[in-house]
Amino acid sequence: NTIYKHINSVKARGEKLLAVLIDPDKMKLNNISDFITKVHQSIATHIFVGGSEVDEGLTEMLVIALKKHTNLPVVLFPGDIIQITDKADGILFLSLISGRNPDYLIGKQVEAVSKLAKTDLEVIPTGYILIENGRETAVERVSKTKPIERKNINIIKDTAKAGELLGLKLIYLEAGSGATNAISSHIISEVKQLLRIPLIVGGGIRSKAEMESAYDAGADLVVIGTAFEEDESFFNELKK
Ligand code: 1GP
Repeated sequence: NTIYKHINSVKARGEKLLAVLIDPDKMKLNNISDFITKVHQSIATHIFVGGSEVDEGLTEMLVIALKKHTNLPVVLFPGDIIQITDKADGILFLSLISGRNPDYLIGKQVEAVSKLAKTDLEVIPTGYILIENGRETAVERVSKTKPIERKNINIIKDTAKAGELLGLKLIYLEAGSGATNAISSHIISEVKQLLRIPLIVGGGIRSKAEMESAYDAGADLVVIGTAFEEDESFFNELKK
């Protein structure tokens, strides 16, 4: 479990991690080499791969191409079990604990087991918490679950803590890809104070300042996808 150990040791030192999220639906294979060059010049530490709706086979093709160009850990962040491929290094084994759809709490996970058994992927149990951001997101639509309202801070905190008490190894606060409002500093810091396990924050982070405010509030790892998709010059602001 080298990926998780690394995240934990970085957290213990109070340092920060950045995952670049690549959606197999949106990344053109002929752009990967250029894209990864920019990733390498930036402070990014991880590559996450996933999307809400991705055709079968696309994820594997992307991961194979990525692995030719990078030694950064490539971690699956799957919207569905068809995105599982043994070509990656690890997988966030997500349970959508903000929702009450049994398929996304435990059903898909049961279906995934026989696929995972055929891989050497490092499986990282992750409590995935979707928080309302101002408009409907793909996660909400696909999972048919309601996000937790931003103002329900106690429910958000108790959900995160319940995830930890269940033995999940990471908590991921998600505003949704392309969210209007990223997770607020207030929510991040309230959740952070409760947790012993590392905290991931993503969704709608579009500037260095927003990323830094998530770190300052207590995020150990920030995930950014859309901002790089829309404008690769954003990498210039995040140079090593
Ligand atoms: C989405 O948290 C990730 O699942 C990243 O969101 O695409 O808005 O950066 P963005």
